[in-house]
Amino acid sequence: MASPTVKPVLRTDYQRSVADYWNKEKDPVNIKLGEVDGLYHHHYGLGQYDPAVLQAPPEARDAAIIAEMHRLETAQAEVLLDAFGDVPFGGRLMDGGSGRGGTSFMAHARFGARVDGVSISEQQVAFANAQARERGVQDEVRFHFKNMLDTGFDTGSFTGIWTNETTMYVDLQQLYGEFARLIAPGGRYVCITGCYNDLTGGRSRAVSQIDQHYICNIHARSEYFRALADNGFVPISVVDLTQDTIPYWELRQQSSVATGVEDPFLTAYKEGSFHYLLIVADRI
Ligand code: GPP
Ligand code: MG
Repeated sequence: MASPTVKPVLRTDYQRSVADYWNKEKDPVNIKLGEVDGLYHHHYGLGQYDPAVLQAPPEARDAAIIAEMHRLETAQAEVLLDAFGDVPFGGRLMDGGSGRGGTSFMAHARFGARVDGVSISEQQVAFANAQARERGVQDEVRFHFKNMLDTGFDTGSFTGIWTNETTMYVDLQQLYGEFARLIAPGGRYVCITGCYNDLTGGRSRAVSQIDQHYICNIHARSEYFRALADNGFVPISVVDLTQDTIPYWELRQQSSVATGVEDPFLTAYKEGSFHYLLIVADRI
């Protein structure tokens, strides 16, 4: 019998360029925030910031702003995980585009579930696995150099999957086809994403600037619901988080770790051409 064809993890020039970006990425906006408590995130924040951090004395101000941004990013991951409700004991979760592992460690701490994170960046996988060893959870939280469009994990082997700001790097039909295969019937998919508003036309200039900054391809809002329905996922909750993420960007804009992408985000959110959405959908 012919041995199964193992597809390479990186299959296109585009995927190689994305992997290259994340393999090299050591931006203070992510590293300094992670150093606050050892949870390294690659997503944005939710909720109001404490305005007192902006009035802190000069020698303490920078650290106070960074700690506050980190608190809002951790709050974002809590909102994502809340959407799973109670994952049954022994459940297994997958983090699609797991970055340096922040949301995966929070999921394991909260649910006691086994978590498998996948990333096309070998550096991120190595970083996150080192974190897992440091935390003593390496048997339960594992990170894999895999492509989330084609993971090779067993069919029906997950209770749930989330993507935390990663879907703008992939084709949604392919992604949800693979997730439909991986999630057992009755399992849940949770997504936080930025998507452009196709009620107001195509990509605005600000949305294109965000795409350019991260080498991503932000999808239209409608594409999510079409691709989910086409692949057997039924939304149970959709929450527009746009207003709740604006304070994070306003704080970030005034921080020492601003990267230049703050203006396009604030413009896109405020003009209404872009939304920050939580989508929760069950696998039928
Ligand atoms: C990165 O988080 C998130 C993305 C690249 C996805 C783009 C998200 C959208 C909602 C469009 P990060 O924490 O690595 O980014 P940064 O370095 O800017 O903090
Ligand atoms: Mg960040």
